[in-house]
Amino acid sequence: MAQQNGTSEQSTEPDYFQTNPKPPNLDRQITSARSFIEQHASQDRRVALVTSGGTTVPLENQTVRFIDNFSAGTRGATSAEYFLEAGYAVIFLHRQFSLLPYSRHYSHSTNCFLDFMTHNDAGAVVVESEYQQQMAQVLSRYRKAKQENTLLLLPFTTVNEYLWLLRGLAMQMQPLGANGLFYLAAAVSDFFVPAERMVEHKIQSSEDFQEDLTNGSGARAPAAHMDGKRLVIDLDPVPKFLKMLVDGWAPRSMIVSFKLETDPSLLARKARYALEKYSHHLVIGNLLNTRKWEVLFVSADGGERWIRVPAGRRSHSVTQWHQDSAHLEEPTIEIESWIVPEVAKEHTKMIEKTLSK
Ligand code: PAZ
Repeated sequence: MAQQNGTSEQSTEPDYFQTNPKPPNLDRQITSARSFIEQHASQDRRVALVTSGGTTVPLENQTVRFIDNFSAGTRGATSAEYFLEAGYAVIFLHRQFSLLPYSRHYSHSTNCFLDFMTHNDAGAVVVESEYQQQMAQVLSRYRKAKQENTLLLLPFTTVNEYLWLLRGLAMQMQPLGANGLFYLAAAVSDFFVPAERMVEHKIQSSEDFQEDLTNGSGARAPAAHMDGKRLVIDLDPVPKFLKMLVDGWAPRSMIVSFKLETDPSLLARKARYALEKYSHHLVIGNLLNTRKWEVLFVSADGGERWIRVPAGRRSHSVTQWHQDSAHLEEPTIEIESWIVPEVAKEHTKMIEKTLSK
C-alpha cells in the first residue's frame, strides 16, 4: 500500500473503489438518500450524516469468520437524537443491529423489551406504569421524526460497505454546501482484507484439507490462511478516507471526526495530529473507559477543551476515573446532550462565515 512504499496516500483511494466490489444494495441506498437530501435541501434544513457502530472485516468471501470491534453505537444513536432535537435531518449510517435512535432506550439493555410491558385489568398489553412517562416522551419524538421524515436509517456491516456508502452519500450531500455536517462516530477498522487477497470459502483448519495458496503463480498469499495448524492473518491498511472526504467528496461541509484511544497520555496529541493531517474542522477525542463521562474537543482554531458530565461518584478525580472507570456509575446526563449543541454552534459559525464571503 502507498504508505509502506512512501508514495502518496491519495493514490490508493481511487484504486480502492476499482479493486473492491461495490455492495449489491448500494444503488438502492443512495437513491433513498438522494430523495431524503433533496427534500431537506428544498426546506433549507441542515443535514447531519451520523456514522455509528463498528465495521467488520470479513476473512472469507462467503463469510464465516470476521474481525469486529467493541462499538455498540451508543455515541452515534444518542447523538442522532440530539441532532434531530436541534432541528437537523439525520442520515444515520450504522452497523446493522447496533443501537438505533429512540429504540436504543428499550433494546440491547439488561432488560428484555417485554420487561417494559404488563397486562392491565382487562387483559390488554400496556406499558408498565414506571416507564409510562419516559416512553411517552421518546414515542412523541420518534413519531415527530417519522412524520417529518427527518431520520433516514442506512445499515452497513463490513468496512467495504461503509466506505462505498460514505463516498456515495458524501457526493449526494454536496448540493447542501455548508448545511451538510459529517459526524463520524463509527469505529472503522484500520486494517482489512482486500478483495484480491480474500479466499472464497471457509478457511479449513484441518491440515488434511488445506490447499496450495498461490498455485506457484507468485501471487501474494490470501490475507487469512492456515500455516500448518496456525491461522495467519496479514491485513492491509484501510486507505485514509478522511482525507478524500475533506478534499474531494465533501469540500464544503463541516466535518467532525472522533478519535478513540486507551492511553490518556496520547489522546490530545493524537487528536491534534488527526486534525492537522486531514485539515477538517473538529476532532472529538475520547478514551475507551471514560467515553460516557468526558470528551476532548480539539478544533482548527487551536482550541482544546474538555466536556465533562457529572459521574455517579463525583469525588473521583479524572485520573482516578482512568484507573477505576469500570466502577463508575452511569452518568446522570447523556454527554451527547452537551456535545451536539456545541457541534451545532460551531456549525452555525461555519455557515455564517460561508454566507459572509
Ligand atoms: O459506539 P460506542 O458508543 O460504544 O463508542 C463510540 C466510539 C468510541 C466508537 C466513538 O466515540 C469514537 O471514538 N469513534 C471513532 C473511533 C476511532 O476511529 O478512533
